[in-house]
Amino acid sequence: MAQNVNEAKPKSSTELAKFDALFPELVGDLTKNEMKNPEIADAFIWFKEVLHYNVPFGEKTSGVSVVTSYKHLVPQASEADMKIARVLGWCIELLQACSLIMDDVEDNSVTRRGRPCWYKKEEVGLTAVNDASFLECTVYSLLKKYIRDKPYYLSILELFLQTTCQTVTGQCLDLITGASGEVDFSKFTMERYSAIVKWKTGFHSFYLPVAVAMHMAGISDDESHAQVMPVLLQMGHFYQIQNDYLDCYGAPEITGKVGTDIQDNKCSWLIVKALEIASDEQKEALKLNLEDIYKQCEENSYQDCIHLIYSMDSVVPKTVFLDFVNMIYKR
Ligand code: DMA
Ligand code: MG
Ligand code: MG
Ligand code: MG
Repeated sequence: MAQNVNEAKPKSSTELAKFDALFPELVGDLTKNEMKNPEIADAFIWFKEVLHYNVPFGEKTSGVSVVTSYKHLVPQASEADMKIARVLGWCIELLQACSLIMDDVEDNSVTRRGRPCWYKKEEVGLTAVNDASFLECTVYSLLKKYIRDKPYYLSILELFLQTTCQTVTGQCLDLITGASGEVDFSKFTMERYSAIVKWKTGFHSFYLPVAVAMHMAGISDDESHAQVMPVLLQMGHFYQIQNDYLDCYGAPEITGKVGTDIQDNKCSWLIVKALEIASDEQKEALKLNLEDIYKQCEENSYQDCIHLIYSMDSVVPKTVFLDFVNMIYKR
């Protein structure tokens, strides 16, 4: 998603600096011992690069939000607990990196955060699918290492598992809503749009960070969680509208990625809104199938060439032109 949640400005730049400072230690936790085991060292040398390339370059708003939310809930928190909040923030960033690697494969994207998408790198390709699974696993290694003995371990473990399932559900809706080969706008309703963004973005990027901080602070009852849900999902809704707008109108130098929603026939806010306010005639115009139009255009210009070739007077034999035009037609 990346003009992603991660690209809003984090509130506290000192908090961001402390957050960033922890990352190398976590990479060590996740790779150091395994790299000493000759049987699997090569895999973990690879995974270390997966971590470095895919995880630390967003603006980390979701991750840092765990820390800032926890500080609001427990102003006198110890440094040890602040570190745990940072670790849990990085768990969200790791899960997000996992989703983004897969999202780029699924969306056929080219760039992310100003660099080639991981799967687009020559030495990576579809190895990226396994790398995404690795990133998901790292979340559970870190939870075990840092919070296994805490009273909130089970709640947070279940929360990460549940959130992953919600995101996968939202991504499924996103992918199947626009999947039909021909353009069919009948499913592109605001209702469907709201469902997609709630499930693919809202839980993961907005509810999860605050919910993690709440569990750490000992607030785990269903009612308290239900109370914070609507506003956080609303933020996710707004965020995804922004993401959709920027997919089309954002400058790649700023968003770090080239948009793909139109090519992917995505149920994006722009098309849903356009369909909501367009007249019937305008709706038909939106449906214009450029592929068919292109093919018709190509056919017409081919026929024009053939006509010209047969009607021209020239010392050059007609076969020269006929061979030539047949080389470029339908290439
Ligand atoms: C992506 O939505 C959502 C998840 C959960 C990765 P998107 O494809 O619009 O994101 P982006 O625009 O960053 O590719
Ligand atoms: Mg995408
Ligand atoms: Mg997507
Ligand atoms: Mg997008």
